[in-house]
Amino acid sequence: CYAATTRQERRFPDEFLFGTATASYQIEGGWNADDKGENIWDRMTHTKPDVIKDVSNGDIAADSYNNYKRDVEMMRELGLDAYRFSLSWSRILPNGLSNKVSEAGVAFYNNYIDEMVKYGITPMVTLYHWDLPQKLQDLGGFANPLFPDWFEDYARVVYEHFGDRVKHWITFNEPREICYEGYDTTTKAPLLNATGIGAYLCAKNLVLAHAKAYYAYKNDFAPSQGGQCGITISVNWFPPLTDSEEDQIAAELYRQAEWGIYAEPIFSAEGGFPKELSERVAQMSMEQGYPRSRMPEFTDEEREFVRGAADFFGVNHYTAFLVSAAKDTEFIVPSVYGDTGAVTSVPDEWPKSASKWLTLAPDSILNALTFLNNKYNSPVFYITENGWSIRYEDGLEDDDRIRYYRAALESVLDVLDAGITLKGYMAWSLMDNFEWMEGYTERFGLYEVDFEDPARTRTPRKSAFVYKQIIKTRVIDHEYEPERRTMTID
Ligand code: GBH
Repeated sequence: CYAATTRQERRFPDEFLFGTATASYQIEGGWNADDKGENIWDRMTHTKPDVIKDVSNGDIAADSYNNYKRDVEMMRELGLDAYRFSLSWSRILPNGLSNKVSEAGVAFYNNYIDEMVKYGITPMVTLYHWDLPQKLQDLGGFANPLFPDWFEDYARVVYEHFGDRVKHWITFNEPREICYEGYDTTTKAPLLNATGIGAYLCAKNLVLAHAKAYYAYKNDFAPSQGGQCGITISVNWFPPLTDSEEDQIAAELYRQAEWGIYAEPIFSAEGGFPKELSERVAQMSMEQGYPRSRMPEFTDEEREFVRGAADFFGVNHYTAFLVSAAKDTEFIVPSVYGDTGAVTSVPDEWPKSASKWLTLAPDSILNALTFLNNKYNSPVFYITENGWSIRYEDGLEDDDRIRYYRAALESVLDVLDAGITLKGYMAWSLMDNFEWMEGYTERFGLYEVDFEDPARTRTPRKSAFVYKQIIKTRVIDHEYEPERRTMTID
């Protein structure tokens, strides 16, 4: 059947890192194990359970706190080169501050990391994937000007304990989801809803915190530990709906609001917030009667400090949206997307997942990475998430997901062919997990997890066998049909 394949075989380089990704709150459970402190997801799901679609929470989740050996066994079954996971800040520092380090928390991650390293799997560690210690939130969280110091202190504890084995560090997962969804709206904890204000305030403190953690690593740990430190930003592809000038301007402003306010300060030559958007926010703020722009400024010193503070650009990429100029430009209530004057749409013909925001958009990885590569002078990239959701009822035959991964990985090969420095690809996700506001209703796992079963049994879906085959052979065989569905460790 190989002979039937007429397309030229394109290979992934041997050193290209194939992995999967997860996040602490989504998989670990053990929400109050040992001396773990409360975080903002514990607080929100316990006090406002109705905000989660199925009124569930991550108290137990996939129970990786107790199943970590099985997790690593799955990584071995898939033949992963790397595994991206995140650390729960309040598991390591129960009060958020670094005067008290939890021995149990450190031991858990030591065990997890040791188990991976034992089998030659490269750990890629995210310091923050949305689970802020509640005590820090009580002080304003990302809005507190001391936030960058708290984050640096936490980062130093983490580098000290795990940096002997971890050589890939990601400070933050998805600043937009932290700042826009958490602070500007009510689509993530802590549901702050400070519309048109919260995201910009958070963005500035977040990039400062990132830079502090980056320089702490670079100056005090990298010389002896020899690793890399970057940040992961969600970058979907946002082309203009038409090539009219207004749609093109709208698309550019939209990209600046989506990811530019987080990427530009770190990766652009000039530093600071994106120019066109900041001018527009300043102008609109004035019209709306504010004494100053809702978007804070960087001092020259801050701008210089943040600019260039990354060894790599982690990209979480899932989909694309077409952008057009909004007809009605009167935005009475200030908001980030009101500031852009743009709206998005998705063509009917793009296949739909179980998540309302996620469709299969053609060539979106190539388009997004080409754009970033040109804009930011060819940084090193990792795709730190990419994946597709189904429903639990869809079971193990996830052919839609297989189609998605094959298309995505063809696009990855296009990126490599274009000479862009992309060093790895992490599929979201190793297993089903707590999908934030959607609870357990949307399933992203290569392995299904039975959340009714106290043992949280994990079972490989069809896509797991296909991904395994791609990793092993380093080629995408579109004809490959896994027949005998028994997982083994090869
Ligand atoms: C990633 O975010 C996250 O890093 C990961 O934790 C998550 O499990 C994974 O994706 C799958 O969702 O419902 O219209 O309000 C991807 C970016 C941003 C996509 C928030 C969903 C909600 C849109 N996500 N968005 S909506």
